[in-house]
Amino acid sequence: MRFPLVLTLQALWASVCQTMQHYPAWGHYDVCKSQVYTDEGLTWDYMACQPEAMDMTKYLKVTVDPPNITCGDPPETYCALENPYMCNNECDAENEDLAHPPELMFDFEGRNPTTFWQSSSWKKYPKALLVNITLSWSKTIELTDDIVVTFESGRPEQMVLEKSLDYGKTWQPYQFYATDCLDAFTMDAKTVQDLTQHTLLDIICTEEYSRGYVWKYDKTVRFEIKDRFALFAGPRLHNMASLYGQLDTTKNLRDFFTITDLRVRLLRPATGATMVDENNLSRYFYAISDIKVQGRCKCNLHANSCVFDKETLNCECEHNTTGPDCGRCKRNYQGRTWSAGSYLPIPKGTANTCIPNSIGPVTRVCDNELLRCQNGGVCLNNLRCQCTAAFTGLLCEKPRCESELGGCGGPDSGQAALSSTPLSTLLLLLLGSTLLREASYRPTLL
Ligand SMILES: *[C@@H]1O[C@H](CO)[C@@H](O)[C@H](O)[C@H]1NC(C)=O
Ligand SMILES: *[C@@H]1O[C@H](CO)[C@@H](O)[C@H](O)[C@H]1NC(C)=O
Ligand SMILES: *[C@@H]1O[C@H](CO)[C@@H](O)[C@H](O)[C@H]1NC(C)=O
Ligand SMILES: *[C@@H]1O[C@H](CO)[C@@H](O)[C@H](O)[C@H]1NC(C)=O
Ligand SMILES: [Ca+2]
Repeated sequence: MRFPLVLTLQALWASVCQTMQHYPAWGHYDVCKSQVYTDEGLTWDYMACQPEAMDMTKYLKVTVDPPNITCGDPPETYCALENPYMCNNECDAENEDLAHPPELMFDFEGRNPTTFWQSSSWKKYPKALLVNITLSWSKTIELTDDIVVTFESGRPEQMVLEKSLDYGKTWQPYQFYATDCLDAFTMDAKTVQDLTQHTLLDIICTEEYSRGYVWKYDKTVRFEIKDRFALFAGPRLHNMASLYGQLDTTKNLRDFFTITDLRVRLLRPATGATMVDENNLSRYFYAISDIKVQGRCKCNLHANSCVFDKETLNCECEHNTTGPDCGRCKRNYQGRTWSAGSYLPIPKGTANTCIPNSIGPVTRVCDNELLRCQNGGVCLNNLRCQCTAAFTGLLCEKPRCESELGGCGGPDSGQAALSSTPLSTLLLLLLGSTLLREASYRPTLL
């Protein structure tokens, strides 16, 4: 049964007409659809929706590099940074009470004493003590609150927070931290207060969270998300409408707060007020008791819940979208190009639902499920494949053999391996859209 276009338009119209009193000025975006009565009877009203923000540390995988930098193998005794005669910090990986594995950065805090991950000490001084702590979600998420790293040791004298948007393939710095930014990174020291609406995306180096060897009272290192939001939403984030408006129209801004992985690169531990004491290197190490990451699954405003199943987060897509981020239209709902929902107009936004494949005969050349464009080609409105420079053909299946490259040598990348063989795709193409439409209904991916 086909979903009539008329009904969809009706629902959209209903959503335009209806005002809902219980929404706050800036919208909740917590409902994807609701049933409404119109002259035509009961219909659906579709809205932009997103999952609630939550504690994202429950869903991550942590990796510490180098792998055996975690203390305790062999057992080690540490001295306090401010007092080399106070050496009562023991680490032994074999003894549960004295072990400091990475998981202790994400356990429930509020107990006394605190639990923490700890590195082995700076035994190889002056060779740098470098540690990477990588947090991976295998899912795009949007940060909604400050990232807070709480150190049990002194805060590092040099560190970089990095992010990845492509599941750890490439990394970009988020913020640099140093006792002396110029010396460490040849960057001027700034604070988040120096940023304006125009420089919000600038990557800064800050000395705010590294200064001072009196570390007992000041243990946190932050990446300030809320201060950055406040540049658009006002000091107490009272004008979220303005922020959402900006996020809607500025992809760079949206991407700035979007990640799949985070990495804390520890480059130099706290060394205190004096020179490094080479005779007692047990005073220098990293220890982290807690890392806070608040955010929500990125579902492109097409889902209001995100489930953790088989170790991964997945959006529960509505609006006939599918994919881990609801980033494409479901099969048979490709009547128009997919687009993300919109926060505008406030408060309910626009759902931009995927609509059923067009009424009437349409020649489908490609789609995102069965008739994939190959070799990196992109499907445009189901009508044609836009091929990369090196390929041609309806589905970009034919190498464009340029003479200067010595003909078709076949330097196939991994991309070609991922796509189906040209022959079978051509066959599918011949059978055409009829086959697609009449194909027995497959359960969707989600
Ligand atoms: C840490 O990660 C960076 C890239 O983000 C890499 O260049 C570096 O070699 C890594 N260091 C360690 C100790 O793994
Ligand atoms: C682990 O530690 C041992 C010595 O304890 C060292 O020889 C080895 O290179 C380390 N391995 C890695 C991967 O860092
Ligand atoms: C560091 O100094 C303290 C006090 O002198 C001593 O007990 C401890 O063994 C020393 N550690 C090292 C590795 O020399
Ligand atoms: C999506 O498709 C189903 C049928 O598979 C239909 O019942 C539903 O109303 C559609 N939703 C939207 C938002 O178009
Ligand atoms: Ca802890």
